[in-house]
Amino acid sequence: MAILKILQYPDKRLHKVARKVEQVKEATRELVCDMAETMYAAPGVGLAATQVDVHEQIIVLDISEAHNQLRVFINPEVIASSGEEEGEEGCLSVPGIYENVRRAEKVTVRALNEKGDSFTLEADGFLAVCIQHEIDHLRGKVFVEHLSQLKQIRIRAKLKKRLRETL
Ligand code: GNR
Ligand code: NI
Repeated sequence: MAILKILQYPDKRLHKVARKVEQVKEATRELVCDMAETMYAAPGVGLAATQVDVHEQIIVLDISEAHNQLRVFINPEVIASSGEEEGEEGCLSVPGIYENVRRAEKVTVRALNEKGDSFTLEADGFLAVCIQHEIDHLRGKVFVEHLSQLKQIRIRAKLKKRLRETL
């Protein structure tokens, strides 16, 4: 087990598109363990492999308060979505920034679990938001890219300034 370094926006590597996992093997399960440990330590409710500079389609999620309902999505695909909803989002790669994002209200996702078995999940509410946020990461998209250009410029400036000040 290990805590991995989370890439911080703006970092070009956050825009890489993750490739599919060909076969779920022991190395994949080890990465899933490290990602879960990293997510819980942060703390966050989700983490995409892209955020730890691994460009494979792997997501861990746990929106439970007790941190005992880990969900793993490998090669996730949204196969159906409906409705629209706006909610405030944050991101471990964009610390301290919280903005409203409009997304589908309900999504049906198909993915593989850590054993390599296929499953389908229908999600709504906060779980649906998180799944869409994490799948975006795998496609190289950070939540701020849903915002206006002006907001994105302001956020980048703010984070760069903060980065300078912490050096
Ligand atoms: O910890 C997280 N909280 C969160 C809150 C609202 C919408 C999405 C999220 S995901 C985020 C963790 C993260 O950055 N995952 O990529
Ligand atoms: Ni994020």
